[in-house]
Amino acid sequence: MKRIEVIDSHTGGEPTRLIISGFPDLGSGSMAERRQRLASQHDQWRATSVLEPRGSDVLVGALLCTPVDPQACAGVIFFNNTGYLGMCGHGTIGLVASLAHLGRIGPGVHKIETPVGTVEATLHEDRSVSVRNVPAYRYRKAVTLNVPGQGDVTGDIAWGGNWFFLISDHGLRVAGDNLEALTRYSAAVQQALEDQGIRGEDGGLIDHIELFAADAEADSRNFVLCPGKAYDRSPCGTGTSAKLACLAADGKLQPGTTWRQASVIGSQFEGRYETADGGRIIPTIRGRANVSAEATLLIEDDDPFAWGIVL
Ligand code: PYC
Repeated sequence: MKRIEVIDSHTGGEPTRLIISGFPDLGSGSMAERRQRLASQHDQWRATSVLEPRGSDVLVGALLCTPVDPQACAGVIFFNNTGYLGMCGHGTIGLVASLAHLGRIGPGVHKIETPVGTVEATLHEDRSVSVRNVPAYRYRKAVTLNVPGQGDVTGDIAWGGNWFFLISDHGLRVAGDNLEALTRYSAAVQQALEDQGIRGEDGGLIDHIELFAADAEADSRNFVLCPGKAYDRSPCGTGTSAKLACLAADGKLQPGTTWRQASVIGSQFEGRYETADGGRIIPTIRGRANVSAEATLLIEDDDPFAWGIVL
């Protein structure tokens, strides 16, 4: 019997499963190197901890790692139902809330190493968490592509710790009772980007699609389709970072000004940014997570679905 110790949390409705122990030793090196080792040699551990029957398509996994820098409080590798993420804003907020729940950290600033760079998380006295993210930027503005079944679609390509295609002019209602249409449209856009070889600046897949609409209680509401086709229940930390980069590039939001981003289910993040070199920004996203389970996943040797349901 194998055992994986986890803490589950959710950030504005979006779940994170923090893996405390039980995964194979990934050795030393940066989080990017260890992510590569996990993906190439031990991917079944990702699958068993987030896929059915122990998880679901919505779950984001966060493997807690010993950081390279002794000044950092943790390293982390994020993954989901289909593969691996660069950064994850809601997941970092969940990680901090879970470490606080375990009594491993208290209020203050904590450095966290991710595969795409070190972020700085602040646990506030009110238990909310700010994440000063990796630098974000808009790579291309107003890219038009033909999407089969949808016609021409125009959006911006931006980096916020993952690659995003951000669309304002989509003609859809961004609402919790329209998820099927939003998912179908976003999945078609993602497929068209992939088929037409439209990628991020580093050649990375644009695997997150973000649709925007007005919101009565926030500056904007979004629907974010993640790789693996689950939608983000939170306003998406890396997606909000990408949005801030576009707003900054268009001169629509000044440094230090708060942007309130709502998700399709109504949860909110607050975002703001500082300017950085090379037309980049440093976004900070603030949100709140609640822990929802302390558990041990059990993997019996004779379980036909020991390593998840992989279709
Ligand atoms: O909050 O950055 C985020 C995120 C990425 C994928 C799901 N959530």
